[in-house]
Amino acid sequence: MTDSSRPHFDPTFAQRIPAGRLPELLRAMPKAELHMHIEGSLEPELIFALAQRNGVSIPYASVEDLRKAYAFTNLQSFLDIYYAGASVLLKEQDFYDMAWAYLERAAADHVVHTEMFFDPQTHTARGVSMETVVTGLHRACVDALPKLGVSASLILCFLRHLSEEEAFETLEQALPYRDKFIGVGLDSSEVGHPPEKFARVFARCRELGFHLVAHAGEEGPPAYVWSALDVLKVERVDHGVQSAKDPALMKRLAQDRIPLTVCPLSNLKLCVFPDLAQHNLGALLDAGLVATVNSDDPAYFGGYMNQNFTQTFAATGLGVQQAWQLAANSFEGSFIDAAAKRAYVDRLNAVFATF
Ligand code: ES4
Ligand code: ZN
Repeated sequence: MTDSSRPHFDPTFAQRIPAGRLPELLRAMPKAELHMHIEGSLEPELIFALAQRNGVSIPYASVEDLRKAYAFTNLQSFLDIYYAGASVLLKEQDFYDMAWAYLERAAADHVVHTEMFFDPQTHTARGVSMETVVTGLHRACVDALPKLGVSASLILCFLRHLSEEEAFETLEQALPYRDKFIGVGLDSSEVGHPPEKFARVFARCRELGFHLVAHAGEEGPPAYVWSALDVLKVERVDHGVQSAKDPALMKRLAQDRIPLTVCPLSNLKLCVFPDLAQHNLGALLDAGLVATVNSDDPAYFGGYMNQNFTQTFAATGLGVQQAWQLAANSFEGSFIDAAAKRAYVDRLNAVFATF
């Protein structure tokens, strides 16, 4: 799309809408979520309910006891607890129930489209079949449009702390269900596991026609964002906030309109930024990047989409124009067709025009 045909912010919106109504506007505007790990939406209450239903024991005495363990110092300290929480998922209905709980929360936040990550290796390693995982999650996605008005799709993530050979095995297991997910991603422990470790499996996924994304530049260096782009050939970068350290990379991301799926509350809880006021979301937008706001692991990081928006705007002083731009970016950065993107931006403009 050329610069002039791309949707632009109407400055009369900012003249008419007072700053005091910004939180209400952020909550009401239609938006897409492009970076959310479905296993990271498991609330402690649901972890306990599923543990009981499945006869799985977990090393926490109560919901409160588990929540108290959510004090993270970096990505790895979170991942250890996140993988333990996922151990209660055994049956197809468990995966459905987890996804449904998230989709209801998303609908309440006016998320109209979501592309949900799932980590099959976390489950297949425990003897849960790929079929159980994918069919449970996919059934919830199918129900979401007629029952909640949310369009939902799935992105399969490879765990980067495991080998590329294991990623290939996972892809092989998933191919019978290839119509049930739209793309592949790369997540888990970033530092020490650069994108190029997965060059061959991503090349294969590209041949198969999957959309490609990868976590890069969350804790890792700008070099990992470069290799996600140039070696893996990803269409979107998950997090990517460390890109701001490399001006040439910022230029590349802006020129190629590579979306960054930024997760402010995640960055706060994992100590990527010392506080939200120092988050670089505003700087990324000012540099012309297609930055978006997302919840990452909402049950663990203290908020779903609207809390990510309202807390970040309150701390950084972003305004009506940035609210519109972030919602428009979320549609531009999504893997839906051009007509659907236009229809969502029309809905966005209608909300701003009548707010
Ligand atoms: C994740 Cl915040 C984050 N980073 C990398 N991998 C992940 N898996 C779930 N959440
Ligand atoms: Zn993530």
